[in-house]
Amino acid sequence: MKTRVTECLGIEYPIIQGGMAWVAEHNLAAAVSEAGGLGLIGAANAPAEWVRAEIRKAKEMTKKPFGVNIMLLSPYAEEVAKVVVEEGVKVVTTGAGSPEKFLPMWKEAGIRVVPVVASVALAKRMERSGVDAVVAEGSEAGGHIGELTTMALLPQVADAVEIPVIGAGGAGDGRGVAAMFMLGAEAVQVGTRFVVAHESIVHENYKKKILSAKDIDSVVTGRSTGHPVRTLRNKTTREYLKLEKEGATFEELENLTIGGLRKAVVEGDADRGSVMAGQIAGMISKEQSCKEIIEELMAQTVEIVKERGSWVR
Ligand code: TUI
Repeated sequence: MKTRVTECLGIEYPIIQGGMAWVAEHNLAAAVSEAGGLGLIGAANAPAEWVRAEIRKAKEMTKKPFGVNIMLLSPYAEEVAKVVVEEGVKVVTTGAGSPEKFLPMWKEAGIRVVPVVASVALAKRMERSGVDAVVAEGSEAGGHIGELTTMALLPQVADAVEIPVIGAGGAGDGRGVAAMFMLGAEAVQVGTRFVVAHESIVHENYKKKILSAKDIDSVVTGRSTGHPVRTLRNKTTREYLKLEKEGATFEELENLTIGGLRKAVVEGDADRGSVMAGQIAGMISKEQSCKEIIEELMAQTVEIVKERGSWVR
């Protein structure tokens, strides 16, 4: 499948792995890239030297292009921004803010820059700053989210900019990928499905929590603090939502979730930790290799476009 995104990023399939904090490390990124998608190392809140080491390990595992996702709220964002240049990373995606101040340095280094946006305004601003593409991420996605759903955000962003748009948030199988193509995407970012991949290093309990999730098990905490985060419902989200309703302070709420993602991913505490996952967790029912996931997504996409396309005369 050939789109402006596959051409620009030098990948075989229009599938990009989400830059998920604690989850998107070198094993997952290299496996996705080896399978023909774009793997990403999620820098999240990690120190720059951790990111450098991950980049080097990924390079040993694949000769294909992979990228780094920089979470702009990270205290290390500035240092990580330099590390990607020093290590010759081909693609940078960013999240949770605007990467404008790093753009001259990245473009000078020939890096493809793809910010994640949650609004039309930011997408247009990013296009004016000279980025290569944007990821329009709807609130079906796991982790830190914006206001609009993918269904509403993606076509509005696609109408507003000329650069290619990548859809994110809510693609769990080929139907989701095909739907995003219909809404104007030229590639699709997939997160939750890759969390349960064989190559994903998350704790078995985290995978089990996703594999056993039902449609309504996904909740958003932190709307009152201005940092909405989508996770799977557990003891902590119940307590958090109760406190939030009672008007708890920012500090009280923060104390409840601090270190929560590590607790879930590394220690496997799916009851108390923060099990970030998208709304499509309820339809993920099997653990597969990244290659199987990508090939199945693509086969289903082609199938459904052919089948439903024939309804139109
Ligand atoms: O960044 C994400 N998802 C994430 S980051 C993360 S680590 C974290 N953990 C706890 C609290 C906060 C962060 C977990 N999941 N997705 C990309 C994304 N970016 N979603 C929404 C946005 C976004 C929101 C507002 C991007 C830009 C923006 O505008 C800022 C501006 O300057 O206009």
